[in-house]
Amino acid sequence: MPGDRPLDVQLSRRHVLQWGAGAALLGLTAACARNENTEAAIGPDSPQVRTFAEAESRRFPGGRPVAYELTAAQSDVDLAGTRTAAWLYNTQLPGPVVRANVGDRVQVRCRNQLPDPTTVHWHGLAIRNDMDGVPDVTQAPIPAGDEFVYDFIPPDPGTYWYHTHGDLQRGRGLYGALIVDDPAAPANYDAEFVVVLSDWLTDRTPTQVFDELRGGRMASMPDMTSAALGGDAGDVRYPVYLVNGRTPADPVVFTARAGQRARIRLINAGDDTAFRVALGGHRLTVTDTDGFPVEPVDTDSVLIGMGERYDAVVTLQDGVFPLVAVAEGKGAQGFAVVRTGGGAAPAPTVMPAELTAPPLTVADLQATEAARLPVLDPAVTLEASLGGDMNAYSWTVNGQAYPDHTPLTVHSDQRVRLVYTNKTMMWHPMHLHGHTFAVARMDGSGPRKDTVIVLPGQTVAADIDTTNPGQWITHCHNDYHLAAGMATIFSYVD
Ligand SMILES: [Cu+2]
Repeated sequence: MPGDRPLDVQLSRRHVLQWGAGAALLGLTAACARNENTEAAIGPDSPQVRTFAEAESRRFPGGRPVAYELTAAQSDVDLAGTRTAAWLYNTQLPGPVVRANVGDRVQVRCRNQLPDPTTVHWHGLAIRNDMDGVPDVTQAPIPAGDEFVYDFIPPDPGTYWYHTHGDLQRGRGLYGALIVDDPAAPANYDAEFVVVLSDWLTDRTPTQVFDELRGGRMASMPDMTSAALGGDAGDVRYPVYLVNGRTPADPVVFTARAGQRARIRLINAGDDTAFRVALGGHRLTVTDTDGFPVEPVDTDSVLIGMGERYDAVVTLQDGVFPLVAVAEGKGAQGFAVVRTGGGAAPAPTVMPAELTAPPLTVADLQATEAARLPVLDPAVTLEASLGGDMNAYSWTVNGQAYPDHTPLTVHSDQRVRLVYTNKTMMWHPMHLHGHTFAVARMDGSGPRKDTVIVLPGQTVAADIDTTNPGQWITHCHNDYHLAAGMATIFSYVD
């Protein structure tokens, strides 16, 4: 199959900007920096970003105004009768579904009632750079007690999500689904299940866990391994795994009628957990990943890394069925129920037969013709070498731990190949902001993605058309790896 063809990756010497000696140019300050060749980073406040935003407004003249409010605040959450401290949007876990049409003018007022600064990132959307929600890269973080209005136009339909980009804040509960509809494309399904998967700490905060990881105090943890992930499955074993903020003991129930076609929108909002997802008694027809369509392919289960999304369509049988999200390699699972008829719900520990065969991965997918990027030789090839190790709990890109970084510089209107090479013993779900790349293949069949699993020792190349000027972070979507530094900046320069 096309995904198995070796990719002939030609690495060229990366053009490294010569920043001034001793200058630790990070984030917003980079917008003002110039190198010897007077190449200036195109910052979020640049005229190029305004020009992009104006062009998007002209491209979607009929966009409706759509307004949301997200209040981020400390709140307790009730998990099967046990109250746990959390940080939530609008006191909900997950946060409310944000939904709009392609081309709408979306305005989201984020009120920060947390004790710390925060931001909101609109994961997967190619929107104007100054609304991307990355602290000190695209905006100053929203101070505690303050607010910020995000104002953007979603350019592509599909399944996305939003989450805080503050340090280790996401695992406290600051995430939700973001669905973009295309009014010109008729829905070919009768029911829709939005499924937000997450891992959940009950007795510690992500910051405490991170400190333990850094201090090497989790060394006694039993191994968590997965063949599908090429080794270590994760760094943290969680007390519970959630589906739409609910524990297996108190599962969410999706209802529909037998014979209906249901669209299942899977979103992995976890910090450190890949999920292997199956619906008992059904095969899944995968139709989209990361918001973009693929040639439909049938499978028993899918493997979904943190930050990824998969959409699948099923024709529902008559009865009650388990929707199981196995925490890959961790010996536990999230659980929900799909009900079209009478009968007792299955036990939350049920292991449907559909989980036996290897899960579908990105290698099994091809972009639809309409979703493909044209086959072009890249004008620029950039390397992102993923380094680090579990013992030191150091995670790096090109040998640097973010915020230390050397930007990966590009110009507008180029085909760029960004090559992620995993030199560690652990898998990393690598995410690029502001773009949906094509997983590079010789024949151009690679699916469009914004987050892609890179297995230990593997090289995955992302083909990118540079049509969205600004400063864009690319990082591992394991939130502990990001906190340790596995990130760099994909930087448009003039
Ligand atoms: Cu990682």
